[in-house]
Amino acid sequence: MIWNKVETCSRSEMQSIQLGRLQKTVNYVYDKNRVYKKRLDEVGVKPSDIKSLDDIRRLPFTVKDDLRDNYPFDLFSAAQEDIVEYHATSGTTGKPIVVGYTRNDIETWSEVMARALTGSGIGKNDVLQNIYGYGLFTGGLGAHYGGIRIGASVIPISGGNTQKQIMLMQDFGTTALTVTPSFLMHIHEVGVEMGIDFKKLNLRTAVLGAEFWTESMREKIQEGFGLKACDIYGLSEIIGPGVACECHEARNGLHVNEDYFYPEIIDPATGEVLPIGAEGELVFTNIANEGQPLLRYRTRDITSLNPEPCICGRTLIRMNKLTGRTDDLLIIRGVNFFPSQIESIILKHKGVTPNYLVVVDRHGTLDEVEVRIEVTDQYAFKPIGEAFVESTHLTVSDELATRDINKKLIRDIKDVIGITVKVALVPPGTIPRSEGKAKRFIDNRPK
Ligand code: DLL
Repeated sequence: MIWNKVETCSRSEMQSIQLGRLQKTVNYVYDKNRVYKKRLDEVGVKPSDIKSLDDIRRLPFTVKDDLRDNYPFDLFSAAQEDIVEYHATSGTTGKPIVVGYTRNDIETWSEVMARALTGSGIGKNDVLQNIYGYGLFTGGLGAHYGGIRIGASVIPISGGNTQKQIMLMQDFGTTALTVTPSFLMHIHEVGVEMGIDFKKLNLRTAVLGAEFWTESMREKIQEGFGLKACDIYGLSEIIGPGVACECHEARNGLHVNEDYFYPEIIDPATGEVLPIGAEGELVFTNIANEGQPLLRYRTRDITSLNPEPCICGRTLIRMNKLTGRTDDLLIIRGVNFFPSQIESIILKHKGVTPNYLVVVDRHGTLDEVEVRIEVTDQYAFKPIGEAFVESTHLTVSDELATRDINKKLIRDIKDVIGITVKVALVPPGTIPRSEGKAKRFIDNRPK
């Protein structure tokens, strides 16, 4: 099912909506926000200069530091009395990034989330267990508004409470889940220990996002729960979840709600706009927000756009699954890679789990990468030094198999990424679990 017929409109209709909204937004921020007015004056652009969609390139970029520098409200275009809700990112260092929504923005958010959930195959007959965190994080309330809009029966349980999550799945007959993929895997682990067979429950659909996840993780989750998993993308600065979502028919790229969020792909080094299909940094312009519309916001997320028609009938452009973030890019001994690339390599191996952590250290002048990966229960062992071994329950053949995985992982990572890393196989349950987004990467190098 398709929520709104605009999702299937022709390219020329879409471009005409986009141009009208872009012109209105540039006028609006120029008029209402002194930071943007100054910026536009500095680059010599007047709102009336935006005559075509290509003129968007004349607008300056907005970056994360602009939001920090203007903390908390200086990039808002709406007056405080028109803001009805605030959200903020967790901000690991310093001040968080704040976003404000007007009543119309909440409408927009409900609309794009209704499209996303409908596209994932969820409808009013579903019991939707919303495990994204409620609070300043946008995941919980975003999915909540969308669930209410489509008429699903929403269970606002939020994150955490693993055993209670499982109990409600059983007792309320949950059919659909909105949750981060890493926490869903944790729920699976705990459930299996409790002897639960998730495939016997009513679960049909999971809408997973807020963090990087791979196709192999999709397979594991689908297999473990007996459901179909769709990818959902978004970021607080632009609205939260609902910027883009996969359709359940194709599950091959995420349809961008481009009548609200105008996408571009740029070369992160030069800022130059790249042709459609090229991989680069994703940039969004809010063309219909009121609270804090951002012009050409650099997301730091790396992907490409796909304009091909989709089997689901939507004409909304698709963004491919993210491959990484510009700020996660590691340069180790001259080789560039994203820690997330390691995940797809790990998941090709039997005997290890998708619970991993990439740790970078500097020894003297040399950077070293250690990939810590949990083995499956079958290889319970005590870690010794950088690898493993000597276990009370380890048989000789298990031990050999584990050694072999270690060697194969080092070889495969070297083949794909081009550097030799250390692989430390660690016992099940030793890598910290998260109730929201998983932390997969620690950089211990001096800044
Ligand atoms: O994570 C919003 C969200 C909530 C999206 C629930 C989907 C589901 P932030 O906390 O501001 O907002 O983090 C945004 O998370 O720039 C990406 O780097 C990453 N991210 C979000 N969705 C995905 C995804 C929410 N599907 C940042 N795949 C973004 C990979 C994702 N990374």
